[in-house]
Amino acid sequence: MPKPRDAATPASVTVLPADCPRVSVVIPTKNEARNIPWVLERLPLGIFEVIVVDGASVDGTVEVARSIRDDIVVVEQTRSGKGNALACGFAAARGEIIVMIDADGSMDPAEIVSFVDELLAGADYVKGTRFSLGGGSSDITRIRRAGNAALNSLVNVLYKASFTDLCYGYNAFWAHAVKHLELPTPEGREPQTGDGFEVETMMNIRAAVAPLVVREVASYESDRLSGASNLNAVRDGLRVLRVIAKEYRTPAARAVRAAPRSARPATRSLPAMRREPAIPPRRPVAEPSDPATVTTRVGGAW
Ligand SMILES: Nc1nc2c(ncn2[C@@H]2O[C@H](COP(=O)(O)OP(=O)(O)OP(=O)(O)O)[C@@H](O)[C@H]2O)c(=O)[nH]1
Ligand SMILES: [Mg+2]
Repeated sequence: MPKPRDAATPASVTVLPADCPRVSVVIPTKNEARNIPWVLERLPLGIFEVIVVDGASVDGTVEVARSIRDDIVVVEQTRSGKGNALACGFAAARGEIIVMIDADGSMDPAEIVSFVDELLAGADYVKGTRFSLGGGSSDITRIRRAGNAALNSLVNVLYKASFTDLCYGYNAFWAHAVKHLELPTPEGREPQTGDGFEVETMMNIRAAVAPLVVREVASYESDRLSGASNLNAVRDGLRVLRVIAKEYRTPAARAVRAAPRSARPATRSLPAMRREPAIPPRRPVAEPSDPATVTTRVGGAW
């Protein structure tokens, strides 16, 4: 079961499964110098690459991140907003599996193992959920919870989906799934829909109407370790609403509406399976840049 973060507790060691395909972790950062060390220190062993996509931080985020892990790949985003940062990070990722996680310490990197397990078990796209068995949040306000629940129900009805937590940005997917998400291209300076916090809703709707197996795993969201949120509930809530309306008219969404509900693979909510701390690696964990980490692809998902 996911647990609330205890910042004082030293990092536990979690390990990706033996023979795991290459996992790229994409971390959008905007002035997270005080938080990013906590995240980097708690990543499971066996990650192939860590991509920090920085949004012109002025607090030394990138330098601090490099001092913790000198092998991080730093990507500068092309426009502004978390959505654009993620699109830039996904474009740079070289792994077969991509994980997106925030830099503020609100998401426990140890949970990556349960996301990856679910992908290896046959899912194409795995969403974290704070609102299914075992998940939780100490961070969400009453207004955000209500807004999220309303938007979540709307998306489930309009797109025949079964999400339990629409606006949560802890996800993992096979790299082959990125093309179905059709995020705004990193090229160009003109702001795009999907560049901001509405990106998670956009991704989730597109995953739901694509021929992808979507599953959820429970996740615990803690308060950000320090600093202020970049999210504005009203402004960003409206952007989410606009995305929900816009996506309704896409050919993929129309096709899903026309098909019987039984034709869609239902989103399954699963409690995250946490690894016990300090599991010894089942095999020596290769250096992140070591080609030995390139292992066999998992059948079925390709
Ligand atoms: N590169 C980049 N990262 C961003 C931008 N805006 C937010 N982020 C990062 O995206 C992640 C989520 O942003 P937060 O401000 O924590 O938003 P939130 O989690 O929805 O809000 P809280 O729950 O209040 O923390 C964090 O890692 C931020 O540093 C941006 O414009 N560019
Ligand atoms: Mg946050």
